[in-house]
Amino acid sequence: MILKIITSNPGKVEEFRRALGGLGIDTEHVRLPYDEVQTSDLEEVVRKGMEEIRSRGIRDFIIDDSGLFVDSLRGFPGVWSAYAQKTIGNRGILRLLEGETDRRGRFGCCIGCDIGGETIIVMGISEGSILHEERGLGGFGFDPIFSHDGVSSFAELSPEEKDAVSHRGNAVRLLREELAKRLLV
Ligand code: ITT
Repeated sequence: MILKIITSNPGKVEEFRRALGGLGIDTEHVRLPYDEVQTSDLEEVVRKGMEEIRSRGIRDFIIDDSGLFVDSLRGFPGVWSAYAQKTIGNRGILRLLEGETDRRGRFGCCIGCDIGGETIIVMGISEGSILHEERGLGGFGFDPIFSHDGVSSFAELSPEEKDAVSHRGNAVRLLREELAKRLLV
């Protein structure tokens, strides 16, 4: 079986490929723009995105909506993370937090998977904090400014170390379990 990974973000594709290895599933990266509804809920974005993709007759795919939620910014950038990343970037987020002592935040990741027309939705969270400067060269997006342990940024971790504690890693482990159940029957 071939599972299409529908995303414009190659960083996500790498993480999915690592996490879904060994299940006997082949993956294919597909860039297929779909509407991301304006809502404050990652799961709603995913459900609406899945409907739209299915309405084009496409089956056997995964999509992922994720975001960084910063407590002292009342959850911003959250579902607007992609827009914030493209416009103000990591430096803009750091500027918004200048002088702020409450640096708590979390990454959320919602994955929607269609397998033969059946829906699987899983969520993963990674709690942590926003660093005071960008650090590290790995990963993508907000990885240089996010730390799960207050010491290393996600961009300083090896890919496997990030998978072990990240929002996407947590979500994909749940997806793996669900896929494994279905592939065994
Ligand atoms: P899609 O085509 O899959 O939507 P995207 O990059 O636009 O790709 P999102 O809409 O889910 O993804 O936006 C999430 C934003 O948060 C985006 O800027 C990502 O770079 C960033 N992000 C998501 N997961 C991340 C991670 O694991 N580490 C760092 N930044 C992440």
